[in-house]
Amino acid sequence: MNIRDYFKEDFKYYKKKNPPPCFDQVIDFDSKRNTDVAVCVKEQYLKVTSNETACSTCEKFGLLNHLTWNLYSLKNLNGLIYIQNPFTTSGQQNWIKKCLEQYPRKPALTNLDLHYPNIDDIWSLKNSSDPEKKDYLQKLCWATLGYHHNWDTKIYNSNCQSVFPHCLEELSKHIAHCLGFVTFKPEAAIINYYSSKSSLSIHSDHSEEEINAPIISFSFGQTGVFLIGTENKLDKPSAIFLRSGDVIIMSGSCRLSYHAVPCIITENVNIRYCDDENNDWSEFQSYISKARMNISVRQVYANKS
Ligand SMILES: O=C(O)CCC(=O)C(=O)O
Ligand SMILES: [Mn+2]
Repeated sequence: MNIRDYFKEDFKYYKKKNPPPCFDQVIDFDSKRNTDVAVCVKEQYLKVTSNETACSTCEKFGLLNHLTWNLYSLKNLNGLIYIQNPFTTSGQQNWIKKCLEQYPRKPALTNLDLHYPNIDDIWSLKNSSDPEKKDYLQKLCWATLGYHHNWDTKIYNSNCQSVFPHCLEELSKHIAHCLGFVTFKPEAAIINYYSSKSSLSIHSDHSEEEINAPIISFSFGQTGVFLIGTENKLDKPSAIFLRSGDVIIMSGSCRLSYHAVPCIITENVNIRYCDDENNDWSEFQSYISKARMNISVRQVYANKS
């Protein structure tokens, strides 16, 4: 008897360009399509509920007050928490800028290091008159921060580490704290840069020693179709649109679930406010009009008691 690989079937379906897939079954929290499989979990998770009208930490890191966040879980998947874009417009702009200007720079590691060990400021090279340098930004696929994930061995090495960006640490800790993950310690991040043709294959994240700590995952730019199943690689996944600013948390029994991004869909993502208080924004806008970025923040090692 052949055992059906439902996950692979769905992955292939959404990845295929010709004919293009139909997205009618994808859970879409913006249009509320297919959200009958989800439940609002604001009461369950939002632990910081004091009646303050302002939260200075949210403000500092470009988030709307946590009391206003829309939090959902899927009925069939314990531990997956979806936060519908909790960022302010300018907050989102700042995080997008960091992903492009700052985070791919040394001491981060990137996929470009192997072939071009001497380049650093990839973002500033985008307007270079040298056509090869101009291309670097298009070739950027990933950057790792903090403890560097080793893509070959899938093992973190405590000696292979760079400073974890303080702002990203504070942002992630604050979100974790608001949801009751008070001991979460951001130690490693992978930033994936997706073009409209990219995908991320089916995998589970199990390299971290502390698998009881959640993964916090931020999406910026174009929309990704996110497939999330169970710990059984063959199980049928749920498909969710992840749009710019959306945050998901993989915790509890979903921490080791298989997941994938089979395709990116180009929507009209226009993150602009007060045209154009922010003078240099148009070049970032132009990048995200064709690309998606995802930062997944992880705790690698157990907290010392
Ligand atoms: O891009 C995403 O939404 C998922 C990224 C991911 O799963 C990973 O980096 O391990
Ligand atoms: Mn992953």
